[in-house]
Amino acid sequence: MSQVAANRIAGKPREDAYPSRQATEAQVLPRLDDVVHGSWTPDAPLSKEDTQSFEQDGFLVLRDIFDAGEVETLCSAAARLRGAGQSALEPETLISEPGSGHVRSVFRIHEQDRTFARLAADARLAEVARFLLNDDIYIHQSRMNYKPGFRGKEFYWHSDFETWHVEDGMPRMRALSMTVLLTENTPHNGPLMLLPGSHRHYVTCIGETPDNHYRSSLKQQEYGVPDDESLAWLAAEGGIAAPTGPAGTVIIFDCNTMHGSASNITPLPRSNAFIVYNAVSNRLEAPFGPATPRPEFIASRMHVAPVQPVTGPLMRSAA
Ligand code: 6CS
Ligand code: FE
Repeated sequence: MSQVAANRIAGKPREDAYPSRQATEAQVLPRLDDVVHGSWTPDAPLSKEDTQSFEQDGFLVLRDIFDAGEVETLCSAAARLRGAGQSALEPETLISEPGSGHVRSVFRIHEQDRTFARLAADARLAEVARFLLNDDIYIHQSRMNYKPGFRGKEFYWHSDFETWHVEDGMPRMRALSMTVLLTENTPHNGPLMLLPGSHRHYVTCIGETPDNHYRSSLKQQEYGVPDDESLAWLAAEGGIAAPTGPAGTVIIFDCNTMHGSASNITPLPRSNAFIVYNAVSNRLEAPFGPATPRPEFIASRMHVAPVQPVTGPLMRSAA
């Protein structure tokens, strides 16, 4: 069934606040949703300045929230997952680099490793997500991205929300990612780059999504790729940020912030964990693009139990 047909139920067009991959030309549409869904009070888990900065830029860096022992625990968990291989992990969740067999990503880390399960529920992250999204939250997606030294490949510019809306059926912009750096991110080893202010604009993409697009897109994206002109405009408006920092640094970014990262030709590997929180009220519906939704390991449709924030240190050792 074509995308247009799939979005007509009994002949009526389905309401789509953020249509994409439907027209022959890219457009820049306004954001219809709040960025900070909660109202700031002195009890909020973020300072007023940090809240305003997230609202304005579409991202925020949290430094020194984990102690050295916690960072070590997280780094060992990342190494363990990477070495675990197909037999210990759900095979589908292991994504290799195009061309080489190197591990590029491992998905659903919060269900495959208890350190990452604990991290995803940690109050230092989860309470911030609950505040910014102003709702109970659940984990829409989690993953480790490994970008090895010398030959680590890039992630081209994209808005996560564009893909989550079209391919997964996330209705509105009420989700965010938290990335926890698990190696130092320097200006040189392919750090995450973000376009400040881009979260206020929805850049539509062209080209109808083929079935099972995720099988190739997780290695290299072909649809859901923004056009050069819109990217150039966003970068001219707000510049390009590439926050750096040691392992343990956390970057929070809105679901619609345009981001990407360059390849890594330095000898220094770059590994980041990502946890995506979505508001329970913004649960997935039928995709707005292809008829068949992507599998659960990449987009939670059934596993939507609210995260119960856990306070206190992350455990020191994990099996
Ligand atoms: O398709 C996705 O859901 C994933 N792809 C990218 C490039 N970023 C977000 C997400 O992990
Ligand atoms: Fe992304």
